Amino acid sequence: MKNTTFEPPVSHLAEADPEIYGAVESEIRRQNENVELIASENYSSFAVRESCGSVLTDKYAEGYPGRRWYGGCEWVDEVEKLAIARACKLFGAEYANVQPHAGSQANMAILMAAIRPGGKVLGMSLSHGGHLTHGHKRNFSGDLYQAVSYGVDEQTGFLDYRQVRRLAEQENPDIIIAGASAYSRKIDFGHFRDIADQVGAYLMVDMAHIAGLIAAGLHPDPVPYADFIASTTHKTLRGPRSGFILARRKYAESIDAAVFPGIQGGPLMHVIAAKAVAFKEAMSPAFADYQVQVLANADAMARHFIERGLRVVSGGTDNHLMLLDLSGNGFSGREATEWLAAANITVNKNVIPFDKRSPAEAGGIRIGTPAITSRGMKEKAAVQIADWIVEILMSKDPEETAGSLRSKVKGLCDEFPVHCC
Ligand code: DSN
Repeated sequence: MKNTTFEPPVSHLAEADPEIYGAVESEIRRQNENVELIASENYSSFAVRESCGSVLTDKYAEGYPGRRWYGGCEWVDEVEKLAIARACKLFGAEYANVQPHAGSQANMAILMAAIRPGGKVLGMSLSHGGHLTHGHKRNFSGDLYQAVSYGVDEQTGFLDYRQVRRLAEQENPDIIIAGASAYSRKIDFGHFRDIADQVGAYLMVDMAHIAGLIAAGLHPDPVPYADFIASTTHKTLRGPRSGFILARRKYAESIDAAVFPGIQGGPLMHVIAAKAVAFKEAMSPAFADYQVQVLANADAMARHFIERGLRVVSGGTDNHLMLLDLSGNGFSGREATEWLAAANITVNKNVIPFDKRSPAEAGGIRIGTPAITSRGMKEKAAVQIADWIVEILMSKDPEETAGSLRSKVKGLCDEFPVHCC
């Protein structure tokens, strides 16, 4: 396997559009010189990116392999069939739809297929780690459906399964959504299945964040329990930015119809090709080793934060991310994010469960290890980064401390260049 350092793209773009080329070049520099700790980001392989940048971007293919609304689909049919077969093989699923443009569209298609507008959804609250599409009032999921939210236990920070059951019994939802965007513990899908069965609800799992860990067998598998599974392809799974759906075979027709013509038109065949490549990459032993390291790095960072006196929500992590609760430190997640950015460390502000601050300010930050692990960083580098974060956040003058650490952060980045396999 060859490793190749990121390089600026070839000259066509530079000649045709120097402004966009300049922005792309600057983004390459930013990715190289910054420590990327956004838990939902990663570096995709050159093979994935070549697929995204291929001629397949020019092809319309509304419909599904063998039943398209356009001619000339023989090669994109092959691409989509491969993507479907690989998604099913990777996750042991009976059925896959690889057309959703992103995770939100995957979630939307499942809800459209499973329940009627006005039906009831029980999902994890955004403010406790869930996702907008799990029933937030500003999102279609809270607008078109009656949404009820569960959360985590205030003392432990762990999912409150007793609350999920109580709400399910009280509210009688049509569908229960398990899955999160900012939750650092394993999710017991069997427990959710039991609750769903008790109240006669569908069980939908959103595995977007943990798909790579599941593919590597490092997180409990939702496939035996869920009626529907939505995912993205670009987080721990390290593919292109996109989405897909897995389901039991009996739901194939309704999911297919919900994706197209339900909510989407022409599928993005270049991205579907990139998803096929990513699914293949995820079947390799190297991918499983990578996921083991993602977990080891996250665990090492969480332990270091705790040792140095910062509060990690739920007291640690079982997966690729953690939430730092800064509410006792007298500053917001927004401020922390800005200070860390001055040291070339990229994180996102995040509300913490039972947050007293607004989402724009937020009481915490979310930290994830998929991207630094793709650069080849192991526990020693992860702990070094955690140490710098503590030094900045606990400093009397965080901005100045961040500025003084910037060259060290860049030095670490030089030691671990962003590369693609
Ligand atoms: N926006 C993604 C995240 O950052 O977790 C979820 O879709």
